[in-house]
Amino acid sequence: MTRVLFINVINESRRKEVEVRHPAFGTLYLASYLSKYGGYNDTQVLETGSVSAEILNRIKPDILGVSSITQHFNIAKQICSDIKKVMDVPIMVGGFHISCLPNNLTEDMDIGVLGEGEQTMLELAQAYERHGLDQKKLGAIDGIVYRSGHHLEITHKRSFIKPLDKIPFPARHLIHYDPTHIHAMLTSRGCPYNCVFCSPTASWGNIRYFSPEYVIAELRQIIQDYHPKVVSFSDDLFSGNKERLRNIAGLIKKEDFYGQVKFTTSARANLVDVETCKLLKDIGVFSVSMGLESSCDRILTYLKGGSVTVEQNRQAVELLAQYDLKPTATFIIGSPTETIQEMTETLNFIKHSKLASFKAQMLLPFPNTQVWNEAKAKGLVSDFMNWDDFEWDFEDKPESRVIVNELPRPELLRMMNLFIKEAKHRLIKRVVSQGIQHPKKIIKFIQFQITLWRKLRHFGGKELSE
Ligand code: B12
Ligand code: SF4
Repeated sequence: MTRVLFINVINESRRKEVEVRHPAFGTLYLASYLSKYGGYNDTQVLETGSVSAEILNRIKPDILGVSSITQHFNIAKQICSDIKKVMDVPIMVGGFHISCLPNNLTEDMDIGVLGEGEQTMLELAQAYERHGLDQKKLGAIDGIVYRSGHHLEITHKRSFIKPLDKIPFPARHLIHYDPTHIHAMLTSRGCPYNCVFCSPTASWGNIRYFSPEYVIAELRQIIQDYHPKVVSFSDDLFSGNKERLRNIAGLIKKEDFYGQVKFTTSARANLVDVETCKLLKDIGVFSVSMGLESSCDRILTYLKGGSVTVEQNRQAVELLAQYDLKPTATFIIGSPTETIQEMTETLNFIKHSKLASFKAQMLLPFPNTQVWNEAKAKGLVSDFMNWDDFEWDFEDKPESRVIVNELPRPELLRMMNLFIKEAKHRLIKRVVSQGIQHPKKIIKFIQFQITLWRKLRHFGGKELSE
């Protein structure tokens, strides 16, 4: 039987912080789809930043699939090169980065899979079994890039899988869950908005949903297999469609797990209203994150195309807090032409808000976004740059991370440190207030917060001269 090995590329130095706490579903969906529609039942998934000859010789894969986002693409290149030194196995590479920049396919990568990968991977596996990497046959498979002589061939765009329910639940059993893992699920693909810094719309198109019945069945399975206390709906936009939210809420309330399991999810500020809060509260959501991005209308309009205002952001935080839905948020600083004063407006908004926690990050121009196109036109990025510079924590390597703002880096770092200081301050306040309210639970709570703490560890520790 054909043995498939998927490698989900991670940055090992961040393994404990973020990398595998929240499972990356891409390869898990690929594995379950291959099994259901192709009978490929001998599949393994590794979440790693390197592969040794020993592991490869032990697993002996017939086909290798490598999944990588932009900031890990250098690691992915190294992994593919290491594999090719050890064995002659076809390597298919997928994920956001290669989908956005197919010209990044290296000599060691046989095929790049562009966009949604399930059906493409199935066709590739079947074609490989029958004809090897025969180029004439490859040309007939939609949604791939491959090398033909000295140039790259890109085939027709792959159409999206519809309805989404055709895709089986992600093969969670292929990864190892430990107590620090977040139990998460996705109930949709895509997003109807088009924020200038975000790639899903470009890759996924408009939003498609798994049906409410599918969502409940997957939830049931997660709860039965893992007994989680909390499940995260990690969609780009879970609560965007109210009709669907009503249906899901109605179904959850009929389940045995109703009231036993709590949920976290995300929302978009312009869509947060009283009914949404009530529905979320009713099903047991206790925390809602939002990408608020900026509290300066000029910058917010740039980032989100005028789809939301600072006033709506403020009202959404108030409303969520009023319903005890613990609002948390992410902010972006460092947009082109953004001034220190405008960043300070955002900081002041946070200081006076009821946000339970927040994270601020520097604007990164990810490929296939409007910010990327603008940065490329200014010569700030190129298709063949050092992808390590796309790591998300500017404060970790302020001298080399990609920036698109015109201010000197030390100025930006000073600003970022002010945000980190505020985040740290909020964290301490939360720990203290939890300690007062629930003295017995405090140790567990502090342990849980250590991850957050790690993310803030650099505060005050770095300086950068102009
Ligand atoms: C959940 C999520 C997270 C989670 C967990 C991520 C994880 N463990 O990898 C958390 C919250 C931790 C997170 C953090 C971050 N994330 Co995130 N995240 C997502 C999100 C919302 C869903 C990912 C997912 O599971 N998608 C669903 C699966 C089905 O899609 P997929 O993985 O792309 O796989 C499909 C195809 O790409 C393809 N495919 C993928 N791999 C392969 C391999 C082969 C062989 C084949 C054939 C096909 C194939 O087939 C799959 C099935 O169709 C996506 C947005 C999105 N809608 O996808 C952003 C996204 C992946 N994240 C992104 C970013 C930028 C980040 C952060 C840097 C954000 C930040 N600034 O802090 C951090 C970095 C984390 C890190 N690893 O370093 C970007 C990546 C952009 C890019 N070009 O690389 C995305 C696309 C969102 C965006 N803003 O544009 N993220
Ligand atoms: S940032 Fe959120 S709302 Fe904006 S396009 Fe991306 S997923 Fe959609």
